[in-house]
Amino acid sequence: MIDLEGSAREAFGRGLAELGDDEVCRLLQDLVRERARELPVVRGKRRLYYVSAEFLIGKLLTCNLINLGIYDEVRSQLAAAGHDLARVEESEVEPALGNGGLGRLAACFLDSIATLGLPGDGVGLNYHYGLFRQRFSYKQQTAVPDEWLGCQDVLNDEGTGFTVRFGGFSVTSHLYSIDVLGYGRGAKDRLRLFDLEGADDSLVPADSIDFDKTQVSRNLTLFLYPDDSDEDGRLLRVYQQYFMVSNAAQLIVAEALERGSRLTDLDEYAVVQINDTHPTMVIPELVRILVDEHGVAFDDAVAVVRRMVAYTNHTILAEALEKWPLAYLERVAPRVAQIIVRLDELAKERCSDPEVAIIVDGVVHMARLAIHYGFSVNGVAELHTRILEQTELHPFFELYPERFSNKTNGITFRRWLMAANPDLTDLIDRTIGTGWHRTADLSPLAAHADDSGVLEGLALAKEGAKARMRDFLWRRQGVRVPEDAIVDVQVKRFHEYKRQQMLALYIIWKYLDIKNGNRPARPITIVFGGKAAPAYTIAQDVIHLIVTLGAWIANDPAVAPYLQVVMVENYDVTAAEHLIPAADVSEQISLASKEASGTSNMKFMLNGAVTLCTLDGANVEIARLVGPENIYTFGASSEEVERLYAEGSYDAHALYLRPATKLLVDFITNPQFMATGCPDRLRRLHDDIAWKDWFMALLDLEEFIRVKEVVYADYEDRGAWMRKSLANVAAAGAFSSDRTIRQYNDDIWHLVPDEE
Ligand code: H2P
Repeated sequence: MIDLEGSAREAFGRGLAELGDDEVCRLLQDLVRERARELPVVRGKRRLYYVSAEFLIGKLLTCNLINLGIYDEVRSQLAAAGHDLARVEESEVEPALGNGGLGRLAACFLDSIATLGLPGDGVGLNYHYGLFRQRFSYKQQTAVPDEWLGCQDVLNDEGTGFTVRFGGFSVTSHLYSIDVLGYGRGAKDRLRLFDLEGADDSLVPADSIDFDKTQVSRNLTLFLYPDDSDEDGRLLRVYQQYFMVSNAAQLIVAEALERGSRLTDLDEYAVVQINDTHPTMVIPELVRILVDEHGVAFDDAVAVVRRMVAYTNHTILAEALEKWPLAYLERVAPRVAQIIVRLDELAKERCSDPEVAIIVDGVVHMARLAIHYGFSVNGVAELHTRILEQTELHPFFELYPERFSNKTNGITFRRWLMAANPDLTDLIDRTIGTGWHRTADLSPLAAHADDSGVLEGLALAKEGAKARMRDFLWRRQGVRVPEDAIVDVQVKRFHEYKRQQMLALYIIWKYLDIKNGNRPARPITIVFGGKAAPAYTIAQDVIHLIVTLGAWIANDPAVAPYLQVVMVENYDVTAAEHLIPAADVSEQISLASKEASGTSNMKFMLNGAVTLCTLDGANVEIARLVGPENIYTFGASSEEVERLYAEGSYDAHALYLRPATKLLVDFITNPQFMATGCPDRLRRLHDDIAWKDWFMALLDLEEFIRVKEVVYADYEDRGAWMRKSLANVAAAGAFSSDRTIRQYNDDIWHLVPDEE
């Protein structure tokens, strides 16, 4: 029984109705914390340690209330006192512990691991200022520190830490944790975050993310992915990674010993999932601890570590498949470097093919280390795994075919439907009951394709979500979206392969088309959100183009009523929760073969948006599940793209010279337009597209424009569109992260929880 009125009087000496939203928020956070504290940690002999540089967990209040099973009760008590839970949650600050899909996936996974009652924790770092907070100034991205830590108190102090020895000095860590509550479980897991004892916030200026990167013993946990465009930055990343994995490894060994491990059987007590290459050094670090600190023979140590480590590859982009000069590792962690050298020799004894060598010309290939010395490698969507097996990691696939498997990503429905879209949740509950809350099986909805009541309900739920999005955009950045607009959304990190620039070129086309008198049937609102890495100039140029286009169009009275471009500032989980439920069209337009999976594609689908996509990543699986009449696909196939790269035959300039394309690209450097933005940025972007276009936006542009026009025209047949929308929701069950985690557990982790 919850008595919010009583708690309000006790805590604040006032009734619930008299409290401000921030006070109600604190009250609810205390309630959740108290309940969470009472829950035991899930137990099991073998524990999972999901080690990741990122955990993009988002606000926690609503999801925790759902998972504790008290959401409805709290919502109605609040409503009776005149409070709206969504507004209350606004006072909560979002932890800045991640960046993009990689980190959000880790957060969805933690929710599912806890929900399935599996003994497993996330392990990462407690960044004081996250990646950065994005602001726009002069229509350009500026990066300021994201000060989330001082704002609230979500961290439990575990009261412990370890010593981490670097070459020449050592530091001490401090362990914090955030409780992860499974849906309707009597036990919890944790996200465990290591912080640097003595981290010095005074190194960080108020309005910039430039800090002294050489002060390693004071700066290690200040930022996620510090700028690595210079050597100090690259070294800092290696220091940071070693700090993360040394702590993780020490924690793993200490906890296994506590539970009775004899170390040579460590794999019976722990399994480590390496999330992308950042935590790869956990392998030599575990070997080091076993050998140097516990006297285990080297070969035995290597054997046991190999049985306990699994690696997930999240991308084939070279920039994310880390390679570090051995000299860096020798400086940061000399003993670990020595162990890597030995591991490399052993691997070379087994296979002399230089393609699988860990160290090549003094450079350490982290993914190769993870594959040789782990027992499992997985990709994150069917196409991606096939590309790994057949192309990117082919020599490894030949060597260890049994290690490879696919685990198509997933998303937690608790956050991405039940918390983010209450109207749609209610409609689904009314239509097919609540069994899907546990099973994620939404397929019974398909039987309602001709049920006008359900289709109308779906349209109403979309209206409700759009109203919440309009309110959000108005309050966050003073933008007004027309009520009857079709909402078309591309939200994700800014990267050339994700091709936000291609959508920008479409916007130019549409702008000119409207100028020519072709008015769309209703206003079109195209929403972007995402950050560009501070050292990634072209991605920032694309942001600049989009913001400049948005302002240009808004200032043109002949076009503004029909076309609007919104660039959401500081896109984060909270923004995603407002935008995704409201979207009609989901833009998933990466260059085929480059987006490993994508997960926003799944979130949009679950919320009834119709996908406009290339056949890339998990889009391929979405297309198969919904059927061709419920999705729009276009663009070159991944085979075609791979062929173009292999032959080196892509000729951007020839495509640019086609008059229809040239018109659009040259708009970027139209003098009047350029004068409203930063000419240097616009010219650089123009030239990049016209001469290089490394991710082939021009290759697919014409077809993209054609298909987009079909999408907007089809939207006007409201009945047919709502049927497409329903078909998407009904088929989304396959993308529940509960399914993904079951597969990881059945095939890789083999965790068995103790009987409760
Ligand atoms: C990455 C991939 C996505 C994938 C995600 C999770 C690295 O995320 O690019 O295709 O879905 O991992 O596996 P992102 O680009 O969003 O940071």
